[in-house]
Amino acid sequence: MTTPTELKRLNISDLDGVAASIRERIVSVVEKNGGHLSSNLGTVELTVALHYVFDCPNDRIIFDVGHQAYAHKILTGRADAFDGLRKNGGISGFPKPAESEYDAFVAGHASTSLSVALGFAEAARQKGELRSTVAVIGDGALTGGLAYEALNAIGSEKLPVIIVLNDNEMSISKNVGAMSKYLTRLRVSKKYARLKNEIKRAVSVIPFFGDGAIRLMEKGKLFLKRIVLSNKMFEEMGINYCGPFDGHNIGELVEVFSQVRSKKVPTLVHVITDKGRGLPSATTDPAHSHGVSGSVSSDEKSFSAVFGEFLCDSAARDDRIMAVTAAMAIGTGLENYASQYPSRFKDVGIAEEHAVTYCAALAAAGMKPYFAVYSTFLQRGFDQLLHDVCIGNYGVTLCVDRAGAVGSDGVTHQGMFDLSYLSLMPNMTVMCPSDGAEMRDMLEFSLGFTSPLAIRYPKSYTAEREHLPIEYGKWETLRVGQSKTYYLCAGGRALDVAMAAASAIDATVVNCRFIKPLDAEFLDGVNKRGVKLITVEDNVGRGGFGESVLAYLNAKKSGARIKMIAHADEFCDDRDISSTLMNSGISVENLIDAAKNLE
Ligand SMILES: Cc1ncc(C[n+]2csc(CCOP(=O)(O)OP(=O)(O)O)c2C)c(N)n1
Repeated sequence: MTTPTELKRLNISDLDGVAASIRERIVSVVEKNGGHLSSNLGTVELTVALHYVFDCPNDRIIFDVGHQAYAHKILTGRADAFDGLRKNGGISGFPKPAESEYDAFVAGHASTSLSVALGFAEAARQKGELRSTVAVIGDGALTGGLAYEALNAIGSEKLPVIIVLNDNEMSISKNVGAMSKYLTRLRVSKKYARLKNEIKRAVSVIPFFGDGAIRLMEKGKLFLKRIVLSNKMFEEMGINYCGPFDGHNIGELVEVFSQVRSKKVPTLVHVITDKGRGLPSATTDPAHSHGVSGSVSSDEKSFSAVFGEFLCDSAARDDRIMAVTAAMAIGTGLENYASQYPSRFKDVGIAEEHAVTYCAALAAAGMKPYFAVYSTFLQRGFDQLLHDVCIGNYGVTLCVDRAGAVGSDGVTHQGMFDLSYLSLMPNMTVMCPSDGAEMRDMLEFSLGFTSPLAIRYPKSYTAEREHLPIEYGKWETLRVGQSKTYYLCAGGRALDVAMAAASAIDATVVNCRFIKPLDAEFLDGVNKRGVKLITVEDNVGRGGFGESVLAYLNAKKSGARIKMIAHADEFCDDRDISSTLMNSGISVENLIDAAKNLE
């Protein structure tokens, strides 16, 4: 089954078989390549039903986050290419319009689908086109503020946007927040209504007892009414609500989608799915099967684990400490902390903007907040960082995980911009550890630091070095070259490459553990004729570490020759970290060549 047209030729009774074979394919490819397992297993029937009813690519299906679009890829001409999922040169793990006309819009970050759907629907109205617009959004993505901005607009615009709410009660971990509780009430009220009718039918056939029982139940009506009346949120916003429906019953879904397709008003179809459906290990533990890695190198150690352990130890000594995550407790290493210090752990949902401003207030009121967040998702909190944290100069510590090249998630998840956007913020200090030992020292340093601080690190490191104690704004010389000609200035992951290249060119290697502020004393000391200084960083060049060094030395009328090595100022859809680093020249060979070619 490789195209929607072929799918539509089948009878509804054949569709369960299609779903089963798609599910098998997903499991076998994700086992090899890694990927988003449980979310995709939960949406197979839903996707089959959508493609059976809607006519893509004329109709547009927008998958929120896009991590659950594997069945969609398999059904839209990419069944064979699916073997190359998330591999360099292979298909992306997320919708990518450049890859297929069936992928309506770029996705990777959560909560965008409703705004996208409304934009498409408005464009269709303006152009007089007949197209359906469907947004598939999870209950987790519905914790993101952007989704509410869009709902607000959808309710008032009255365009025929179809919102399929894929409710599995899970974000990556168990979903959180008031909306999640509201959705639970919707599920329960439907079950209650069904149960009530069933009980009524059953007891009415029992003589004597039956009548009394029914009267008792009538009294309970008030309770039922209260639940049903309070279940009108979407409708009161101007969005038709229908459901909840069984998201694994293809026949039912086809019927519902066929009906809502012709509606001229916004409609939300509430669908209940099991995350991980069909694979016992994924259904029993959907959170740990959310994203699975293909092959993992055993000599890599996790920065997130170092962070999590440190925070557990420190929270025992310091009751000001609070940990905040935007739905990423597992990925950022906070799982143990969450169970040890539940009252000082906050999962705010996929709400990075809220998390940042919330931390600013916690810090302003004397707490010590740590916001652990992936670099790519912190982009959401730019204004909150600038306006709410930095202007007030509050002691929020950002633990910026998965910084730099990220590998198989590709272009939407690269953490290559944080040095640029963090460095430009007044009052912000930016550090980057090169190994676990240095990470611990930086975290220890953070405990006594009272201004905004970002510690940025990639997923893993390989070995630990001995380090000098952290001193604010001071770099650490790790190797001294005899000729005092070549200086390799690098921090974080790039430092390993600099160390490996150093002996071939007799270079001094400087661990630039502070990206902001720069070590002015060091730079003034080497700003001489004859010195050849190379900066290396796992960030885009524009606005990054190298540019800061260049600007500093230029302002001082530099005598040194400088070369900057960084990622290109463009989007990078490489799927493995080593090739990304290699392509950007962050390699031993290139460092040696670059040094030799610096005239
Ligand atoms: C802005 C942003 N923050 C965090 C993430 C990481 N993330 C990917 S999927 C996901 C959970 C999504 O839950 P839901 O929308 O319910 O989809 P499900 O996986 O349950 O199908 C999270 C937090 C993201 N993609 N975007």
